[in-house]
Amino acid sequence: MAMLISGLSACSDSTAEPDPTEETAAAPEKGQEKGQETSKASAGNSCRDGQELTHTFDSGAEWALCWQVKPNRGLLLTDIYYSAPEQEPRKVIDSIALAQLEVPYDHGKRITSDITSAGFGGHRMKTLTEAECSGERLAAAIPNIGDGTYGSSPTRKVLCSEEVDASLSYRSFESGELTTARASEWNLYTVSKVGWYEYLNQFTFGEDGSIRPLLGATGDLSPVDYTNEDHGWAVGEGDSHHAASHSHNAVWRVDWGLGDGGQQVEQYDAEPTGEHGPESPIVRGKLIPIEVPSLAASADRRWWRVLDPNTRNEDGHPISYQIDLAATDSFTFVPDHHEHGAGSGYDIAFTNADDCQIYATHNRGGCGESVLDYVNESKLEKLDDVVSWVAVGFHHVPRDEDQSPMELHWQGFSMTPRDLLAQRPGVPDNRKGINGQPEEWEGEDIDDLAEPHGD
Ligand SMILES: [Cu+2]
Repeated sequence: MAMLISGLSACSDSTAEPDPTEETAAAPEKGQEKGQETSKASAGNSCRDGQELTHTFDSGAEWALCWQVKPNRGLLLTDIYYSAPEQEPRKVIDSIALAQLEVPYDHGKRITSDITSAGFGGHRMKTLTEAECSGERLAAAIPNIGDGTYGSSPTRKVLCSEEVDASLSYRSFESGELTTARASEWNLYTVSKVGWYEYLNQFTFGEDGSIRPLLGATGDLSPVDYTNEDHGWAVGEGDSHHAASHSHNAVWRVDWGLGDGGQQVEQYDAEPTGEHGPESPIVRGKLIPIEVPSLAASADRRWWRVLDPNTRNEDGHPISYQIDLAATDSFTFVPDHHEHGAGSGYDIAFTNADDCQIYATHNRGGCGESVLDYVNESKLEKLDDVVSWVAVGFHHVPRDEDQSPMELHWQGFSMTPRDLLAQRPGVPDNRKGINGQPEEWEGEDIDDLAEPHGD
């Protein structure tokens, strides 16, 4: 498998000073011992805050970023660059982190806002063992209290960095020749224990330039939230113990870094027209510009993209990233419901970047308390420095198998390059000539092949 390269950058964060009485950060020094080369992607990417980390796949694809741990948000990734094999690095994201995790219980007696009330950093962020991380465990100074102004900040191994096989990347058999490759992914994750739940805060970076933020939940069902069959599910023998159902309502904040300014957002929708062609229904797809800060809901065949209209790939198309929501139980945050009424939820929201707007609810600092406020207060602005707030909910109805420990359940979404490159990353030599409609295929004129046929 591919080499993992990790490095510790010059770090302006004073909390990163290791406490000599605690476990020290051995892992990040490895790269320096080996005389780590400055990676292609990380050139010019010195971290203002946090530590630099790069990962190079066997194919030559590379990711470079800075990572740090915030007391509330937990893992914060900044200055994320992707370079496809034999291509220049391109900045994709300025910063990404969880912006809220609300867990309301169906019996109505408990709600937690785990990011703003408890926090994923600090003592709730757990030191990782070899048993749970197949790759390298990276260390940072994690304050025991608040931001580390008071108390100690032991340096602990809290970040797992591992490359994993991700099944088939592609396969194509043409002209008697098999062209195929396996895919690899780079996972970065931390574990935070909040109450009885233990959350994996994971970011998966594909060799293909894709990014998938994922929240995994394990640990145990709350032992103090048992209810009746209307609000839970019988676990344990017979019908006497109903563990309460609840929701895990998560929002991620993604501050986009594509281009040098003037970013745009578009929503794509494809709708059946009601007309039929000779063989299949006619479907029309279209892009709708989102020109001001806005909320949006998910729908079948709908996705969004953030683009830099000023930067084109070699085919002349503006570079962009597509945002796809995975399965989501759409939700309205409870404080949003109180402030703005039922049905004030959103699956995605777009605002202009504002460093004061960090959390999806319970935000402080006089710049609005929630995403709904940010949108309401800026809806006359031009949207051109894009932050997307991606809401993914999971309604968890307990099952017998949740005890014990609970198998991880996952929620998240994906961001995929759309025209970042003119062709697939790492295009095999025998496919370099295929870009657009070919004139012939295996020696046959393409017009002769265009007639519909049986297979
Ligand atoms: Cu749950």
